[in-house]
Amino acid sequence: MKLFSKSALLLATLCVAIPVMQGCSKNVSSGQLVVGFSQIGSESDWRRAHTKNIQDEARKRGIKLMFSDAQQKQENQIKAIKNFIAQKVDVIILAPVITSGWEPVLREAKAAKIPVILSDRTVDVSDDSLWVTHVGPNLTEEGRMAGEWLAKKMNGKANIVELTGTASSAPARDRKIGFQNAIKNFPGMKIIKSQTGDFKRVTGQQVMEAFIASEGKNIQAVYAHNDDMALGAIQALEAAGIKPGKDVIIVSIDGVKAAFEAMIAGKLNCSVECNPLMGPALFDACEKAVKGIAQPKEMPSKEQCFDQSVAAKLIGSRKY
Ligand code: GZL
Repeated sequence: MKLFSKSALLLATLCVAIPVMQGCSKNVSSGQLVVGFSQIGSESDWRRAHTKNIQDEARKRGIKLMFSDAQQKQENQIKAIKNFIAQKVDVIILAPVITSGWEPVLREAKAAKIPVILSDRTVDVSDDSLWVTHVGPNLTEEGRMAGEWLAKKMNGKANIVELTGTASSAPARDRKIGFQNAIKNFPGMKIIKSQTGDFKRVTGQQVMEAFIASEGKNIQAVYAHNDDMALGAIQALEAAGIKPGKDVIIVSIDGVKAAFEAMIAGKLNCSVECNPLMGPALFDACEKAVKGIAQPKEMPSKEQCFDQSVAAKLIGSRKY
């Protein structure tokens, strides 16, 4: 009895050959998209909301998500990307912790014909073809909105201490630039101290304690590059017997639920929105990328400025 007829053998050969002919995306022929996601870490409420939204959306779409948390270390992100390339994923999503040092590994992804989509932060590379599109906020605009709000609140005059984000990251660079551009029209608005709090609540508290020790009552306002550091600063001010939101005016960025709670409690004065719910836009971009559909390089989210006057009304509708 012949085990296999000639045509059956030919068909079997073709089935094996097709996935190989498609090169890296053997998964696409099985219909399931496989995406490698290199996430920065879990340093803030915003980051955790960003991660959860992406994981939930992948589940909803039946996308296989290979997730890596880099604990805010670039070398871990580079290792993860190399692993995704070795695993022959269909698309890589990268939330880059800092702006530099990505060119070599992004060239490896390009050579493997795996599209890279940037989420949240941006990278500085000489060849923009190394990434397909950036789904994330306009960080400079967020800084400008924060500066504009504070200048108005302080009638153009304040000694400001600044808690900046992770050193060498796009948000730390761009939110500083945007804020400075907004206040440069007000000579009375002075940044008297600036130091990184690494986007973390505890570090923000520690840096604010040092600011209070050196500047004390000279501090009239705080500009924090994210809500977590602002909440840490609030703890430091209260421990020093200073009323946050009253004796010292505080503006931050992200618009997480804890910031709305602090605004309702009168301890935070303003939070500029930075929407972390990027899952749907990211996976739309992934699905277009594997089909070779052209996409804009930037897909910024629309953001607004929330202060105490609206916090109580809006907190119920906040999604992160
Ligand atoms: C901004 C994002 C920042 C958030 C922080 O796009 O990269 O990182 O503002 C987070 O809360 O840690």
